[in-house]
Amino acid sequence: MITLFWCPRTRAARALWMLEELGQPFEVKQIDIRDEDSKNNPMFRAASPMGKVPALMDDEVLISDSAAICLYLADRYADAGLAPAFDSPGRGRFLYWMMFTPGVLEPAMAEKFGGWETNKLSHGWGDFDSMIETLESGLKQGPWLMGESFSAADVVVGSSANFLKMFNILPDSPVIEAYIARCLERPAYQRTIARDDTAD
Ligand SMILES: N[C@@H](CCC(=O)N[C@@H](CS)C(=O)NCC(=O)O)C(=O)O
Repeated sequence: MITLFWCPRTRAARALWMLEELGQPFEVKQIDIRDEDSKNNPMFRAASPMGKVPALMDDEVLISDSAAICLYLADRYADAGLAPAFDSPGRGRFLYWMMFTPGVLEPAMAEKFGGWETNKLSHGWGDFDSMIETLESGLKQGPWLMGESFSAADVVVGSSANFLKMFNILPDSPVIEAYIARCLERPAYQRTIARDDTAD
């Protein structure tokens, strides 16, 4: 049985959405990230050394970080069709977008919130504006990052794009707005949001 360590209204929504898309049975254990006792749950800490949600336990597999969890699940439960096969030509593009949130989008968000001066040449994520331009150009073909096929990359990047909108830092971008709307139409994302909305 898959166990997701989750806290409402956090990045754990990304892993929950992925599980909802996957169609495998899973259980959710709620962790209160503001409560040290809750965070000291030994199974949770075994899966998440930093005490951050989301974390996941799948039999003997323990893993944390939302993008890593989504990649793990997409490959482990490949029948769900949420990742191109290892030998498929689309695999490179898929991996690029799987890494986009942790490697580019999230650091760019931190830059925006922190008002950092960036040096595009040396900062790995470029800067906030080039992150937005890159995402827009990745969505040009659409409707998904992998073209016609919805994939785990859309779970990771789509949920992050929705965070940009929720935090009011998404610049005027009809392309990204339309992508977020497509993500929000998915029943699996709707169930994820409903759980966030009703949890204490
Ligand atoms: N890179 C991680 C970041 C996870 C993260 O920072 N989670 C926050 C909630 S959104 C958390 O658990 N904070 C509690 C803490 O750091 O103690 C991921 O994408 O999963």
